[in-house]
Amino acid sequence: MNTRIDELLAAAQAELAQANSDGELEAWRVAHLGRRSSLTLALRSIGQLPPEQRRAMGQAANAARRTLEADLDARRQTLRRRTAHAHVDVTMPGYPVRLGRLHPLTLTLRDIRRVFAPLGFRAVSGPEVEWDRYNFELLNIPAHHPARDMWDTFHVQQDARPGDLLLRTHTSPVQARVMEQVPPPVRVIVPGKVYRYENRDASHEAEFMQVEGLAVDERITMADLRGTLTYFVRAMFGPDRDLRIRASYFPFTEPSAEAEMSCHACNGSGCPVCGGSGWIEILGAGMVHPKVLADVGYDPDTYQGFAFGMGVERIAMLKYGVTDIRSFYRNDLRFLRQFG
Ligand code: FA5
Repeated sequence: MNTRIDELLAAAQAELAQANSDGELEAWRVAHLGRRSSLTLALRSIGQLPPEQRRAMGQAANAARRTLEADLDARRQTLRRRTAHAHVDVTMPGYPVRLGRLHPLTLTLRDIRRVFAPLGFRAVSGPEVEWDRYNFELLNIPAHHPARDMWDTFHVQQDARPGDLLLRTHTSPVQARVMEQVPPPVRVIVPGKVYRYENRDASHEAEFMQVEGLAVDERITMADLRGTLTYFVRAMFGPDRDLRIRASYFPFTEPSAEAEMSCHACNGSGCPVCGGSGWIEILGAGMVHPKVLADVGYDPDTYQGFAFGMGVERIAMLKYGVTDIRSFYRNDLRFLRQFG
């Protein structure tokens, strides 16, 4: 008979676990604790048992009843808590939403694009894994020419042959790619990643970004280059900046130049930012070499062009006063949260 009570108890408990509303709880109570419930009937029938079994049976049935009453209370509490959670408290303060920020290099690239767009420069891109032909040959740097030493190159395939693949060392190959595709006039900027087999230090990365500029048309002169770059430094660093151009060498420009701007930190009087000279080098530039124009099928007697290439990290360092180029790639949130 005790076994029968245990079975009743187990069945009632299993059913209770399925009850999910006040109505279902009440139906369960009537079925398992009510006057007609199996347990009540079991208690009533005790009198028919042999006298020596009555006491044990009575105790078991009463214990089962108390257990079920306690279970009913517990289940009621559980359902109340659940309903309370389902309730939305619209007055509760929300969780703060953490906004992301733009990387300082993204901000700088956007600024550079914004400066050149109104001058008619369209932004284009080219492959980072590049053919030797575009990175060197079409830029007037033949295989085995000593000028190749200016760019320490990661080769994807060894041997300096025009058919070889490498990681582009500058954005200049896109000059040739654009000119091969479209007839003059051309006015483009080329933002993108470049790679050099170089030791990293506070001002050098092995993987960094450049923005190339190229303008080709009839009667383009060095004065156009100078005017464009002066406009650029003033738009980026303020109306008081001056530009100076010094002779330099790149195989794909003639003449070649290095552009410097008057130091924005000391206004040209000399300080640690400009190494005391008052001037800061910002990019390489020059007039597109006639051979480069001829090799892509442009007539150098009719068309001239200027080109320039700047390091985006270097511009960002100047703009934001960053002293170590490696900070841009460390993913240190304490650094990155200062921007944007
Ligand atoms: C060039 O790469 C030429 N292609 C630029 C050019 C384009 C000249 C068109 C004429 C016409 P250079 O190696 O100097 O030049 O690099 C250009 C700029 O890239 C530098 O002024 C500097 O700002 C940046 N740069 C160069 N090497 C590194 C480096 N390791 N890490 C970070 N920035 C660099």
